[in-house]
This record gives sequence, C-alpha cells and structure tokens, in this order.
Amino acid sequence: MKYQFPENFWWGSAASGPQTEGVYEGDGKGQNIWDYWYEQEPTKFFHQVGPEKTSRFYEKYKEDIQLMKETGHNSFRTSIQWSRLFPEGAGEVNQKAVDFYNAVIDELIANDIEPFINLYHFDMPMALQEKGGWLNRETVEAYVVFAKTCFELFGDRVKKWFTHNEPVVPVEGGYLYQFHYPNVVDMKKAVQVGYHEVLASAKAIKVYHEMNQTGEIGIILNLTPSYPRDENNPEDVKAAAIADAIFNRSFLDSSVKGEFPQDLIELLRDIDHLPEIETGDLETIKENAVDLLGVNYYQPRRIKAKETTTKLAEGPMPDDYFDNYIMPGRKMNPYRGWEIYEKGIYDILTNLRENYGNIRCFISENGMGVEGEEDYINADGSIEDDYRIEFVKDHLAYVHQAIQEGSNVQGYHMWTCMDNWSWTNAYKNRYGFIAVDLEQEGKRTIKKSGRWFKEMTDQNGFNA
Ligand code: BGP
Repeated sequence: MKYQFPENFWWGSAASGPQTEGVYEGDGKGQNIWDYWYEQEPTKFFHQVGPEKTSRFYEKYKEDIQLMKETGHNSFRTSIQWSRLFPEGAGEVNQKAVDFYNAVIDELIANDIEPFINLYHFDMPMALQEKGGWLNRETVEAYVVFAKTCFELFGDRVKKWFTHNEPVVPVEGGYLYQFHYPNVVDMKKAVQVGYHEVLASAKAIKVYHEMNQTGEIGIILNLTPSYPRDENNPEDVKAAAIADAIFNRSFLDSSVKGEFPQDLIELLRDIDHLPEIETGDLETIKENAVDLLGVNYYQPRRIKAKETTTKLAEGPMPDDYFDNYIMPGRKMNPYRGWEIYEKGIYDILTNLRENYGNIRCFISENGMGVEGEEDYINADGSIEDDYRIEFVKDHLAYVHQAIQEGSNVQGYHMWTCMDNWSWTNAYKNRYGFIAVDLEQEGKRTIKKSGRWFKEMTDQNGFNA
C-alpha cells in the first residue's frame, strides 16, 4: 500500500536548546535549573552526565543544518534558551545570544528549512527559580517579556511559534514525581505551576496577535491517550477519565477551547486545590486560544480503577484516583519500558477532529530511543536501526489514515535528528536518526533511519 502525504507536508525533526547547544555557561548564558541541579546533585543524572555534554549545536549548527538537509528536512523545531537570551531571566538581553539565534534562523532559511521556534522547553532561569519559578506569578510576567522580545527580534523570519513544549512535564517532574528541579512532591503547588504555565501561554499569544505578527502561534502537548483496562467496567472508565483530565485535558482544553475541563475543576475543588486566579485571568485564557497545535506522542496510558492502597505522598496525589496498568501481551519498547501502540496517534487525531474543532495540528514529536550504547553499530561504522524505521512507518500509517478521514494534520517531526542529551536520562536513550559520538568530538554519522527519512520525504510518502 502506498502512503502518500498531502503537498507541502512539514517533514523534519524537533530538538531543544538546552539539550543540544552546549556552552552552558559560556558566551554570557545564565544558569538554568538544569545547570544548577547538576552542580548540586550530579548523581541524579544517568552516568552523571549533565547539561554541559550536549551535541554542541552552538558550535556545529552549520554542519548540523547541512545534515538536516541531507536527511530531508523542510522544517526544524528548536527552542530559544530563556537563560541564554536573558541570563537573569529578566532585564538585560545577552547580545551574543541574539547573534547566535539570528545565525541559526538565517542558516535554516538559507537551506530551505523552516524554523519552528518554541519558547519554553523545561529550562527555567535559576534567578527566577530562586523566587519560586512557575509557582510565582511574577514569572508569568517575566515570561511574557521574554516572549515579546523573541517576537520582536526574530518574528520577521520565524512564522511558527510555540509557547511551551509539554507543559505538563515540569508539573509532573518538578512537583509530583521528582524528575525535574525543584524536585518536590506537592499537588497544590503542582496545580498552581500548571495554571501559571497556561496563563503565561495565553498572555504570550495575546501579545503576539497584538503585535500584528504574520505567523502562527501554538503550543506543543504530549497527549497520552488514557485507555481503561476494561471498557465495560464503569470504575475503570471513570479512573481513565480522571487521568485524562489531569494529564491531557488540563492543557488541551485550556489551550484549544480556552477553558479548563469541568470534571478537573470539581476534582480540585473537592480537595481544596484550586489555584489562585486573579480577576481577568480566565477571560485572557478564553480569548487567546492557540492557532496551531503540536502533538507529541510516544506511548498510551492504560488505567484501571484504584486497587492499591499505597500512598505516594502525605497529601493528595493524582495516583489516589487510578492505578497505571501494563496490558499483558502488548508490544513494548524494550529499551524504554513503554508500550508501543501506533493506533494511539490515530485516536488522538480523531479526538482533535471530533471534539476540538479539527484544529490545525502536526505531529511535533514521535520516536524511539535505545537504552545504553549503540550496540547495533556494524564493524564498518554503519548503523542499522531498522526498528526505528519500522516504528516511524507504523505510526505514519495511522497519521495517514487520520488525514484520509479528514484530520487537519500538516506535518510530522521526529524526535530527533542528532542523538541528544535528555535531562536526567542524559544519553541513556538515543533517539536520533544521526548518531553523535561523544568520544570523538561529537562526530556525526547518519544512521540507516536518516537515509530512509530522506528517501521517504523526497517521495512525500512510502510504500508498505
Ligand atoms: C519528550 C521531551 C524531549 C525529550 C524526549 C525523550 O518528552 O519533549 O525533551 O526529552 O521526551 O525523552 P527521554 O530521553 O526521557 O525518553
């Protein structure tokens, strides 16, 4: 069967500033929470590898952009590091950062690769974190200044902007499950942090539109479809709906419909965890929905009604309402421990079509990582990552089906192009279709999947 995609489909990959740039303390960059946390607790990081050891995009961006071209990109997403542009989070702009991002944007455009720029990818400047980070409402205002500065500096050439990548992750990681700084467990704080992220996003969208910019602005969400263990068991169905409200609809409804889901509001009210909201906030959120939605998809969430009695924390936690469940017999990613469920991507796109006004969207991350070293390297140095090609094909087949049925999908970006540093997982999972050899000054080698991606994008589709 031939899977042919619409004309002008966006093909490419996604990355982020903190995971690729390097020069983490050079050229005027300020400290962010990752730099700080690594300094304080290096053992939290896989093999104790911290944010200083990236793929060095700061120096190698020209070479990398050529490789993007060679692997068939017509678009590429990265983020502007807040602490590079504003070393203190607010105040003086770092001119070296302006020069660097100008150079990257110009180089992409010169190579016919459209820059997609995200503003926040988990990288709170430490000067703001010291005052509470997203917990402090002042951070919302600092973020709006950061966003406005980016639109002013780069908006003449950047026409696709995103306010956040996966805003639920700093909430889960920093305030519930301890894989981001500040590494606390407190659901009330988690709710306030998430609320401020939503408000910051709406305010940035408002500014963008008021500036009469000529592009589009959206948000990137990791939508994790929540399936009940047994669709005929009302308790499982109810538990799955709660997980969906907390982890998906919290950000999806507020970004696309401009309002928070009623069941989530009721749940939070019952435990006295509603966030502090100021007059006018809800109107701002209502009036500033996104133009465009990025969907990151890696894995589904399987849910069953609560059976365990163990409590993860003294106060309320999302896990008080459901248990996660591993469905027997399912295909798993042996490297990451995640279920591989290709149809999940189709279910998300169908849901967006049926319940979210068929919002203009694209797949902004999808991919598979290998844990540990790349032991699939042949003696001659070639890298045969057929499993990655299969993974992408299987997901693209479902994206294709959704498009056939009317979903408004504009593109597909893989996570990621170059193997890169990934937060506390460092280089545990190598997702790139281009290998990066850290022992050899970051030498790049296109993997089999990178060559396949080029062929596929040249034909705007593939046979399977
Ligand atoms: C996404 C993030 C990326 C990247 C990716 C892989 O959630 O947007 O920043 O980290 O996941 O993550 P990991 O290496 O933890 O599997």
